[in-house]
Amino acid sequence: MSLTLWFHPLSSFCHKVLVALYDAGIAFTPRHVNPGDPADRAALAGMSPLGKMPVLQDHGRDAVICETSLIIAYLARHDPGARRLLPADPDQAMQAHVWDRVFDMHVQGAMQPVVNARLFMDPSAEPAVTAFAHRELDRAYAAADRHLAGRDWLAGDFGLADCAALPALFYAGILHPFAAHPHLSSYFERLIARPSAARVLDEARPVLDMFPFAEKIPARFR
Ligand SMILES: N[C@@H](CCC(=O)N[C@@H](CS)C(=O)NCC(=O)O)C(=O)O
Repeated sequence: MSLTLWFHPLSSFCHKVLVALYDAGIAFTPRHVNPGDPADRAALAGMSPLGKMPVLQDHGRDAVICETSLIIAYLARHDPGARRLLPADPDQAMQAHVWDRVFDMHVQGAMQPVVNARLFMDPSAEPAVTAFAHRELDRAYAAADRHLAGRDWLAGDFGLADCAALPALFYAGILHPFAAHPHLSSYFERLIARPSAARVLDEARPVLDMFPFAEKIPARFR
């Protein structure tokens, strides 16, 4: 396959796909998006319904794929090297999809309003948004902690759901730490020790100052 990934190194959803590509050893051409460049924004708007990153171009099949879970499923279907990202058995794959959804929607989805409040809302909105987000995160952390007892990865071998968990836990953990959840905490340590995930976090280092809560990022990631 001849692939190009449109991405930004700070973007959590881009991290999810980068982990998948690195972990499966799939070659691709990185295309760094400059969100301040109208030409880049127009290019993304032409490839994804809401103009969001990441976007994968498969030049050999003349295909454009957006939405991270679908990008990873596409890689698992079309690149044999990527099969392990999603189990071939549909029932096992369902488990991977469930936990992929939990981390995208209930961890990243709970955390993002806190960032949005800081960036886009009146400062008076932030305490209520943050308090609600912490409640939602506590609920998701507790569910993941229960699920991870006795498991190394979220759904069988390392795959789709773990790719989703890396950026979700990285950013949510900065805003609302999960140290009180022992299985989730040891899972996160396992995750960041994986070479694919470590590489993504390492490549993000130069841009982490752009994160609105950069001062809260633990020193080991800076
Ligand atoms: N559900 C989408 C979410 C993608 C997303 O929210 N991307 C963010 C970067 S992390 C983005 O492009 N933000 C820019 C914008 O909203 O204009 C996916 O899984 O790909």
